[in-house]
Amino acid sequence: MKITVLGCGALGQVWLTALARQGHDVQGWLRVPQPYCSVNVTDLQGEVSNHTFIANDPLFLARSDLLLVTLKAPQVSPAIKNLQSVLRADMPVLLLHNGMGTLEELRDLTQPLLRGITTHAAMHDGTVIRHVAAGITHIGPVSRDAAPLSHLADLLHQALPDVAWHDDIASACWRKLAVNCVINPLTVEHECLNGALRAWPEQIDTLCDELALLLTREGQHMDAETLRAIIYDVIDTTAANVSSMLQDIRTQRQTEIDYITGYLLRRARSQGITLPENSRLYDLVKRKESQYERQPI
Ligand code: KPL
Repeated sequence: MKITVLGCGALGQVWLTALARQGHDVQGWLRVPQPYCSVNVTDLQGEVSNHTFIANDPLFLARSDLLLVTLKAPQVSPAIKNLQSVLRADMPVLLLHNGMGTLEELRDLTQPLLRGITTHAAMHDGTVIRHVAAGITHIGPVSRDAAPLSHLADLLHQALPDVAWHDDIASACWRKLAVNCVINPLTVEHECLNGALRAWPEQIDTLCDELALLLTREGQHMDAETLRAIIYDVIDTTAANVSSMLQDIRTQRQTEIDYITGYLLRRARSQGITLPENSRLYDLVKRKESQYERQPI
């Protein structure tokens, strides 16, 4: 299959490598156009893959069978809108990012749209990308014309397991949003690894109570106790991780806060409820972002 990976950061490079290894014809698409992208990935077994893939070839993009978008949430809709005129009407577009809110921004996209979330973790280590944790990628349809595309889950699963198809991907997205609303800003506030968050159980309790209130209003019916169990499970399984938000703050990059806690607060406002602890953390992260010179993302 011909696949364009839009966004060649850590996760994008892991996908490019995995898809190419599986025999797919891949190209990368970079924000600053380049004819090639060099990929240097250390996999979970410590094996290093060095490849140079073609990049930013509009003809390749127009003929692609899938556009896999691994950009961070704030970059997603501007990048896709830029490319929209080149995309075939029937080319599936799969969004793989933290947070929510991009679907509303891409309301007018006519291509079949799929949404995914992943628990794979990869990070920059100097010039190398380290795939640090295996995980599960959940994907599912957003638009009606994407509903018959469940075979994509099998295809992606062959390249980078596990991949699971969900007809109702929104529930998985809300669950991941809740996890990110707790772990990401708290690791910024306490400047700590995910695992260290066990030291702040009262804060986690308060956040879970607020999240459960909103999720229920959104028809997700997740009680605070269940949420707490999910969040502690992620805290333990990712104990050695530096959360993506803390990495962004440390490297003075734009965080995904507007698509994580920011999205939550927008939904809460439209439901007529307030979430004080989430609001406080949102303000804290925005304040930290405003204290650095904004750099290119
Ligand atoms: O998704 C994550 C992130 O860092 O963005 C978690 C689940 C918190 C793992 O680090």
